[in-house]
Amino acid sequence: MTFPDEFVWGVSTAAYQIEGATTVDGRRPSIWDTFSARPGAVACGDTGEPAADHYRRMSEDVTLLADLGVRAYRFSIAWPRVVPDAAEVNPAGLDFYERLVDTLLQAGITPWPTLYHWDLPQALEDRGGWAERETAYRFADYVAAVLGRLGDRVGTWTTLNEPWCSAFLGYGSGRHAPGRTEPAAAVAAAHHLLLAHGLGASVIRGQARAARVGLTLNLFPVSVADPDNAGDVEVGRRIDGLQNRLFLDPVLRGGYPADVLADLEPYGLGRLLTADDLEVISVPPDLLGINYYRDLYVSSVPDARSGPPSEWVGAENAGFPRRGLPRTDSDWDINAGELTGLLLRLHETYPPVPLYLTENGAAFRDRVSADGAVSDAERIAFIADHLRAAHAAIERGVDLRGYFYWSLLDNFEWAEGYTKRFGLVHVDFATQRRTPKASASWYSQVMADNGLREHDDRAR
Ligand code: IFM
Repeated sequence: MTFPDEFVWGVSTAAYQIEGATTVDGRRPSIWDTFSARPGAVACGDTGEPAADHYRRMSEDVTLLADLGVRAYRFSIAWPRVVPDAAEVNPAGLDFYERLVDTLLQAGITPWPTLYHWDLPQALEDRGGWAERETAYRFADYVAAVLGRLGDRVGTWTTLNEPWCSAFLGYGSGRHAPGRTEPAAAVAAAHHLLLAHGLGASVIRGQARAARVGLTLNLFPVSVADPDNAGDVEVGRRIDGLQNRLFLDPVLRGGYPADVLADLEPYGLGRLLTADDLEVISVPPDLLGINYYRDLYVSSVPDARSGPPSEWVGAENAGFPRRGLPRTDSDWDINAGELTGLLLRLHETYPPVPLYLTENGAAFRDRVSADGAVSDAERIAFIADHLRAAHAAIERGVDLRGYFYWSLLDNFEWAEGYTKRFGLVHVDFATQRRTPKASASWYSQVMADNGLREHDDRAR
């Protein structure tokens, strides 16, 4: 099963999840430093220290990438390093990313930076955070500072990673930083994040004319327990609206869907819109990043697992029944087949845009055995199944141009702390020892072959 020539093979990480060094070289607190210091907010009381100590081990980690044969490395830039306290630009913060980009380029690896992966400077949250329009303008200033330093060396920029999480987990359910549970603030955050994307994209276009710019959305195919039950269908529509169309439509079609606007009327989405917001947001992206982990299977019968109501603003009565599918250590259903349908839906119902799977991965209970090996057959099977699903979509005409595994390293998995291991490379957080798992050498071969061999899931 061979992928198209020029298909981009990569791995992903994010700053707060791997860097550590949160007080070094002028970095100031982000909302995640504040949130993770709050008792009970993050599993085991974990914080972004030490993470995977990547800030200090950057060149060792680039060597790891090169040894694996990774072609593109998707990482994020920490806003609180570059504009600490939302005040002056900090050249030392930019120095780190310049060193990283140069080290990657010297190793023949394409740098694929994301400008915002959830680490808002706390100083901006103190002024209202993403619930305030002003934060979008501050984002554009920060993007200009980064482009001023790296615009001549980076070919592909991503403005935001998964704005749904920033908005709804950050300001709705409070499961993520800044831990607010204010539905109207969650909706405002979603709009201001989209505005930030548009403003940031225009800055990038202005400062690096040859560069490509896009954003990454976490999209979830939604199916309902009983398609003949009107209540189930309605819950499915609302969740699809909030999770997928609220973000896809303004960016790719220039407008919020009418039904989503109506659903969110009580939370004030319509009142936030100024005359040219949608024009700014819909500046045509050069690519769309998709993060796919699982699908959502919903019903109108709430159950104990439905989560805090405000997470699904406007869909409070949803239930998420179990289907007996295999699950990851994050307790997420594994359903690779749905990825094909998701890609086809984008291809068939939205204007054409090159697609990249910028994240796909799974946590399992990986352990280093006595012989020093980490055997993670489940992860190999997980990746193989998702690559097959992606390939099936390409065969049906989808313009999918790349795949990035999440993640290179075991890391700080947000509210789950260090308890969930997604890496191709095991990290012992006490010693920072890196041990490539069996999946690392397997994925390395996939990248070298530009696809899967027939026996590739034999490890299952
Ligand atoms: O770890 C996260 C990442 O930061 C964003 N996408 C999902 C991953 C796994 O939960």
